[in-house]
Amino acid sequence: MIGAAGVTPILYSFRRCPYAIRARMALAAAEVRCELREILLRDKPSAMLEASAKGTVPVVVLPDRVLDQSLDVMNWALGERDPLLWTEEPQEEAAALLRDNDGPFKHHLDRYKYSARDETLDAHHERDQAAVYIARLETRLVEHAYLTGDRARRADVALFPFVRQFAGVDKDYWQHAPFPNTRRWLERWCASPLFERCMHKSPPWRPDDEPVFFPPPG
Ligand SMILES: N[C@@H](CCC(=O)N[C@@H](CS)C(=O)NCC(=O)O)C(=O)O
Repeated sequence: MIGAAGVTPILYSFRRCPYAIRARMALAAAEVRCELREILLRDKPSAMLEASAKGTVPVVVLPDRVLDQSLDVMNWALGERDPLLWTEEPQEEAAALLRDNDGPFKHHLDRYKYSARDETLDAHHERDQAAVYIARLETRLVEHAYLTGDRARRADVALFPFVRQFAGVDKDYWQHAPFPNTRRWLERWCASPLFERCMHKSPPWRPDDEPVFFPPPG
């Protein structure tokens, strides 16, 4: 088993980051044991920057390579073990959803979030632009309980942390937005035991600390 014999992968993570959440969800589903190093984005450990100079989380350091894209971490973890069969999904549909999530949706989501402290940004405009993507998810979720069918797959896991972030910007708007199925879908994910495990709190890592492991016991 990965992580069992002195080759425990190291996971640099930030609890609230949606990219890191999707990676942790896959690592937890696969029960891939990592040494968790929680970071502060404003004070990144030099060991992390030595592994991956671009300075984003998540980063997984393996004995022979470094994974510093969240989707690569998901794919690697689920390649080790995929007990929930998340990777059995319509590949092109899933890829299109992911591309538009990580591209235009995330772009407008960030601007929506930051509009509170940047008056050059128009919160309603950015929210409505981001909501174009949510409306696409809603159309799918009217048909099925999950984005690509009747059970959860990788696309659901990779996307819900971003929808969660969107929902959190203005909770009142979200509760009344015309996306009841997306709301239910998000609530199901946020209430799941796997998500709870992934959101376990850890203090920021310091080099002298005793190792902390992820996933925590479930
Ligand atoms: N394409 C990367 C994006 C990861 C990313 O942007 N993570 C954010 C946190 S949510 C980050 O680390 N930002 C660096 C910073 O804010 O300094 C991935 O999929 O892993």
